[in-house]
Amino acid sequence: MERTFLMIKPDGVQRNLIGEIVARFERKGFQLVGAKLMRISKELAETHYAEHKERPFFRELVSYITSGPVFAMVWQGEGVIETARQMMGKTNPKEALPGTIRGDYGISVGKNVIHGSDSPESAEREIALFFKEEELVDYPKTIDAWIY
Ligand code: YYY
Ligand code: MG
Repeated sequence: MERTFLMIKPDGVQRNLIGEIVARFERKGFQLVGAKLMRISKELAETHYAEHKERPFFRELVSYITSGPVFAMVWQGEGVIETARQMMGKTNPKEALPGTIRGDYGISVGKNVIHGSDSPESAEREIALFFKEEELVDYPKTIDAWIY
C-alpha cells in the first residue's frame, strides 16, 4: 500500500493544530502507520530540504523548521501521496483554496503549517530520513472493507 511522509510544522504545533490535522486524514480513510513529536536538527533540515539549497528562502526555511518541535507522520492508503497534497492545498496559503489545510489555517508561505511528500520518490526518501523501519507499524483495519 502507498505511503507518504507528512509533517506538521512548528507553527502548526504551536497553534494546537495537531489534532485538527490528524483528524482530517483519519476521516478521509487513510491509516496512520507512524508518528512522533520531535525536534529537527539543522543537519536533518538541510538534508530534508536539499532540493531548495540554492533558493533565496533556504536559510529562513531551515531556521523556521528547526525553531520548535514538529509532528512527523507516515500515512498509508491508495493514492495517499497525491491526495494528501490536494488536502494540504497550494504551497502559498494565499493561493490555497478554502477547505484545504493551508487554505484554512495559513496566511504566509513562510509559515504554511504542513509538509507533505510530492512524489513516490520523495515519499520513500523522506520516510527513510525521519523514521526507522521498526517505528512504522503495519496493522490491518477491518474498517478498510468499508473504504475500499
Ligand atoms: O512542497 P511544498 O512545501 O508545497 O513547497 P516547496 O516548493 O517544496 O517549498 C518548500 C517550503 O519552502 C514551502 O513549504 C515553504 C517554503 N517556501 C518559501 O518560504 N518561499 C517560497 N517562495 C517557496 C517555498
Ligand atoms: Mg516540497
